[in-house]
Amino acid sequence: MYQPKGAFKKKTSATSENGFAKNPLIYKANYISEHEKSEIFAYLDTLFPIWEMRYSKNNPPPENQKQRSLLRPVYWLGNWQFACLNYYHPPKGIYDRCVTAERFPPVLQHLIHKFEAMVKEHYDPRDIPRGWNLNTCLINYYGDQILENGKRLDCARVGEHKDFEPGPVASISFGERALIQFVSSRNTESKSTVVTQQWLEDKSLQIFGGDKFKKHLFHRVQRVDTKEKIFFPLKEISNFETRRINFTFRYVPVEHIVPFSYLAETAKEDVRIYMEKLAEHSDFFKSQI
Ligand SMILES: O=C(O)CCC(=O)C(=O)O
Repeated sequence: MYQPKGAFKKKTSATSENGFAKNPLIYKANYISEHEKSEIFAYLDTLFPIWEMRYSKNNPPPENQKQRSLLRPVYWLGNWQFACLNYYHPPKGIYDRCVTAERFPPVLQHLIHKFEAMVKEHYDPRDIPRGWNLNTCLINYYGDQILENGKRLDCARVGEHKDFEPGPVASISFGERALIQFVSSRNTESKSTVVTQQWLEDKSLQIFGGDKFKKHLFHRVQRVDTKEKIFFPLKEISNFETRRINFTFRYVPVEHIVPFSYLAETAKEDVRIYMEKLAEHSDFFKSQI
């Protein structure tokens, strides 16, 4: 049959049948304005991040592991996924993991709307779950731990992992640049292979989603530069020098987010210590315990 030239759009390997780029990885340098950055930092100045332990009385370390603290202080917005409750991990790990937390400040809510619009524009609708919105944020503080003998321990990294919250994730970075790597899964014989990597610079935005970046590949923060000698002081945490702050925005279905008082008794017992710590400086957390 005669096919007139240009009558159909040639499908390229980077485009799916409905015309969306396949599993795009979006990176925008300097996405956050100086004004937004200063508003975000004014907000950060009101937060008291905490340093959680990975395990707890009711969730002790497995046989081959020891109790340990996380590599860095954190703060969560929207809902708090305490490490000792094992994070949100569908399909099985969905209950007693996401505890209602503080709302986003206006400057972040405004950015979130823009990220959501960008996702809807660039991603295949099949990669955006029904009800998806960026209602959860993990704030990670990266830097050096200052040991009792005064020596410093560079903890500014994250081991390879997946973010199990469904749908695309948006991430903004401040401070020293960090090398994020998307890697194929490690097996017992070989090391994992870097599939793609990106330096995340001050004020940058990264969005990743789709099966490739969310389901197949792992990601890790390999290192954080020390070039700029940037240092963000943290309230009440004196044995840590922060040189990078990252916000990752994710989606947890609202039916899986519960107020502290609705948690199972064991989960409540395990995280009460953190809730009390947070309540020392937050009317919201005070109202929850
Ligand atoms: O710090 C980053 O850029 C990534 C953080 C991350 O991998 C995570 O929060 O799951």
